This record gives sequence, structure tokens and C-alpha cells, in this order.
Amino acid sequence: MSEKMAHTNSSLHVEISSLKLENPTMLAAGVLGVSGLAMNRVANAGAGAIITKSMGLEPRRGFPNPVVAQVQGGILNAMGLPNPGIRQLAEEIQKIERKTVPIIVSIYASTPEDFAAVACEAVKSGAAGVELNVSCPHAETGGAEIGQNPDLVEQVVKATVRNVNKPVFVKLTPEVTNISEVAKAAENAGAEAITAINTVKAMVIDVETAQPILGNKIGGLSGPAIKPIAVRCVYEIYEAVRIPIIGCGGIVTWKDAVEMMEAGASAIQVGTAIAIEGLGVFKRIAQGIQAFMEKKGFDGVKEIVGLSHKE
Ligand code: RRO
Repeated sequence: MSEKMAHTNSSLHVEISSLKLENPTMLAAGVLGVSGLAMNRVANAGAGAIITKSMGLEPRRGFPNPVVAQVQGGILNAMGLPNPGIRQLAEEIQKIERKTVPIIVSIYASTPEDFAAVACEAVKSGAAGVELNVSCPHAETGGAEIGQNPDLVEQVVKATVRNVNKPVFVKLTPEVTNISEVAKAAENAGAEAITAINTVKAMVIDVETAQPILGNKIGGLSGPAIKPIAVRCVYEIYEAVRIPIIGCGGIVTWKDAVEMMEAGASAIQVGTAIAIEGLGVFKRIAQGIQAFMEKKGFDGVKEIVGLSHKE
């Protein structure tokens, strides 16, 4: 398929709430989502949407080095939410040339009021939507301690949807007993999509020094090692909610993407795979999904979504 076709093929089009995507691939939060120039490269590489790095009200330096470590089947990170602060974002968003690619701003905060305040700033900066990060595995406040409590999730989502007129996604942690319950709380509070999943709390130790490798000691595992966890979470959430689910976790190939969609995802996010495969991964996945649909006689991506739930 030509480069042009991968961008324009209408059978790959996806709608998530009011957002229109040319294809179901998205850049996952945390990877290349800070500078306008990097996001521009991702948009030109064929991503259907971009999720920025998580932004807070104020700039943050993040955790001490090392902040990443490669492990079998993935990458462990404890970046520590480094970001320039939400007010710096507008300038970066303006550098993205392809205006048809929705920019969704990932945001974090510690209270419902601050989530709403960051979301308002994000929308003023040109965000097409916001993704509430209530699931960072190693945030000192906010993060997974919110995402592990359906009542807190409800408060954060309610405060945000009351204050912004753009779609609100909620990104969940897999580290709960019942992820469906958290997804339902987000849906009832007005979320328009669920992103599942954030990284999984993990650790790696240097056997010679007997010390944890990451500066923060504990971090979040991403990459192929967590894909079956993500597929299970998406499958369970699909049975519980009616809003779209965005699958995230270990997707490298088009087959991974189709598996996630069969589990119930309407779109998918790619992060760690960029380190493995480079930016060509977006077009390769989109083209693979297209070829799969042609082979199966499907006219649109929707026909794949949730297929594994049908006998
Ligand atoms: O910045 C990070 O260390 C980080 C975040 Br905000 C997150 O949501 N998930 C993750 O693995 N790392």
C-alpha cells in the first residue's frame, strides 16, 4: 500500500467520541509526547492520534537517573512525571503540521480540582481531548492510588467533565482486583473512553552490586511482557462498559493490534514498540490491519472490535 493510502484509506477510519482518527493507532502517553518537533514526526509517521506526555500544573524534573532499564520482553521506567508544565504546551502543539491528527493531552494531578484546572489549560492550548492519568505506578501522590479507588476516579472524572467541553479519557492501572468496577465508575462519571492499561509495577536488581537499577528503585514495566495482561483487562472492561476502550500495552505488530481489538479495543496505543521498531511501526500496524480486514471481508475496523466475545 502506498504511503498516501495508509493515511486516507476510509475503512481504517475510527471515531472515539467526537474525535475522528484516520486509523486506529495512537501514540501512547510518555513517549515522544513533549516537544512539538517530536510530535510532528509522529503525526507525519501516520499515527491516528497523539497522546502527550503527562502534564501537571507546574513543571517537574522527574526522578534521578537511571530512569529506564531494558529487561526481557520490555522496558522498565521510573521517569517520575518529568514535564515542562501545562502552560508550556500550546507552543509545542502549534508546531504539529498535520492538523487532522487529534492531540490528546495526558494530565496528572493530586486532587479533582487540580485535574480540572490542568484539563482547562490543556483545552486552551489546543487539546482535542484529555486523558486522565490516574494510573502511574510510582507517582508520589495521585497516580495509581486514585486509579485503585473507584470513588476517587469518579470524583476526578466528574470534576474534569464539568469543566471541559472536550472528550475525557481515563487511563487505568491493571493493578486492581476488579478493573471493570473502576472502568464503570469512570463511565458513570462521564468519561468518553477508557485507556487500558498503564505500566505494571516492577523492579530490576543489578546482581553484582545487589542494588536496584532504577534511581527510584521501583518502576513500571511496558512492552510485550505485559500484553496478555492488557488483553485480559480490555476483555473484562468490554463486558462492563459501553464507551470505547483504547488498548495499550505491548503492541508491536498488526497482529497484536488485531488481538487487542478482538478483545474489545476500538483503537490501540503504541509506546515501547517505537524503541524496538522505530516510527515506521504506525504505518506497518495500520497496513497490517487493512490487509487483515481485506482477507476477512470486513468493511471497517468496527467489525473487529469485540469479536472474541461472540461465540
Ligand atoms: O513519568 C513516569 O514515570 C510514568 C508515568 Br507519568 C506513567 O503514567 N507511567 C509510567 O510508567 N511512567
